[in-house]
Amino acid sequence: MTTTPMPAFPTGFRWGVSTSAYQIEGAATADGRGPSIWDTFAHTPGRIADHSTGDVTCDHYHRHREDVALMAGLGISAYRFSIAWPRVQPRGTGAANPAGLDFYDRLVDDLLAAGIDPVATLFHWDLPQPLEETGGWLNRDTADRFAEYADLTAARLGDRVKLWITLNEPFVHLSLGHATGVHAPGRFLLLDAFPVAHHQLLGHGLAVSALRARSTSPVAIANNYSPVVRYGDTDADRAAALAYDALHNRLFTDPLLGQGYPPGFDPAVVRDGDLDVIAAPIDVLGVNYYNPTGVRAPEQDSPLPFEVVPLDGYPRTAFDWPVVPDGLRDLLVGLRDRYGDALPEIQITESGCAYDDAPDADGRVHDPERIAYLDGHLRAVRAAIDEGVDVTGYFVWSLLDNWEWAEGFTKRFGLVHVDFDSQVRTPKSSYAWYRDQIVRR
Ligand code: IFM
Repeated sequence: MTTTPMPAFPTGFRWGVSTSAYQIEGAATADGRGPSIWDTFAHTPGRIADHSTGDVTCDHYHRHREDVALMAGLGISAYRFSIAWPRVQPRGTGAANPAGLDFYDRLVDDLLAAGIDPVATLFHWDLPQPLEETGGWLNRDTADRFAEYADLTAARLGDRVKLWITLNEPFVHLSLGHATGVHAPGRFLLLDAFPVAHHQLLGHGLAVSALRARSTSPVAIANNYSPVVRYGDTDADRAAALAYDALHNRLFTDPLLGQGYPPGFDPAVVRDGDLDVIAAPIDVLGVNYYNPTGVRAPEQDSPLPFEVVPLDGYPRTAFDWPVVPDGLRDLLVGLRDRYGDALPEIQITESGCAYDDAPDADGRVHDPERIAYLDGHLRAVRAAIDEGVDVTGYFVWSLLDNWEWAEGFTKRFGLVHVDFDSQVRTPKSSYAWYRDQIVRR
């Protein structure tokens, strides 16, 4: 880690942390919440690495005041959380469940009282289970249901949420949830999963107009991106790299920014007018970044036009993900170069790392790797700003150690350590480091 002081960031830069509902809230049946696809998936034997579920996780539903106090202690200006659709509409349709919305109402008011902007994501993968039973995102109707849910939520919170995010990482929900079955709903459809991409995008576009009708706050989507590192120098390797880039980095962003689907990735379910709905202007592009991806041509017959290969020569996190801060700079500059004037302002809506953090004999949690990770990635953002990219915020994933999907409790991403038995929260040394970065601004 470099010892030169962190360069200054522009005035008004948004400093934040991110979480999501299913990963921290627990209270799976409280106040009328219905089941989501993740409840079903986690309760299916063999799906989660440590056989845990999201039933309790960080119990944030009952401890949100303690967690808001931790955020206030950090000095952040914004908190990105997600709203659990099954709390608002337990069956995914029909009237809102007022008790479910009450929780977010309290959370939003407590954040505002602490001087923290609420940034709300509407869909972070926890689809109401009854909608999955009618086809989930394979069914076009789910896009309309999503817009209805956006309308109900904005009717209650639209006067106080400061930034709306429609979807989180639709690429991951497509690929891990529907193509390879690693995430809920556990479908293994490979390339037949493409309707899920289109229906998520359509839901996004319809939700943008529902949100605009109820709220004057800006609207965003949070996509995850991974710059492609090509291995090999054959024509086939080049074609593989382009195909992976189109799938991971362009499939969602090209149509969102009015450029239609990338060649070869046009889902057959597109109807007249859909692309205009999807291209409804957004105010902010949320960028989630963790690492680049190594890609080459498949060595043998494969249903996919590429093969993913591990990137050598970098430090690795507990997830075995390579730590490549410069990849974030490359990504941001690349987005600007690719989309030019069509690209809105960017906020980094997730950036973070998992390590096996544990309290020492004095009960303190030291996580120097996370400090080095965040230091490098913040400098990468600053470098992109210096190159003229309009980046206006950075949210660390995550405030708390939490329930990491198919990995259960085995991957700790938090600035705050959580003992999942006692629910004791212990700020790690990265918490103090991040607070110092914010204080110095
Ligand atoms: O925990 C997830 C989050 O829900 C979505 N983005 C990536 C994080 C780390 O895997």
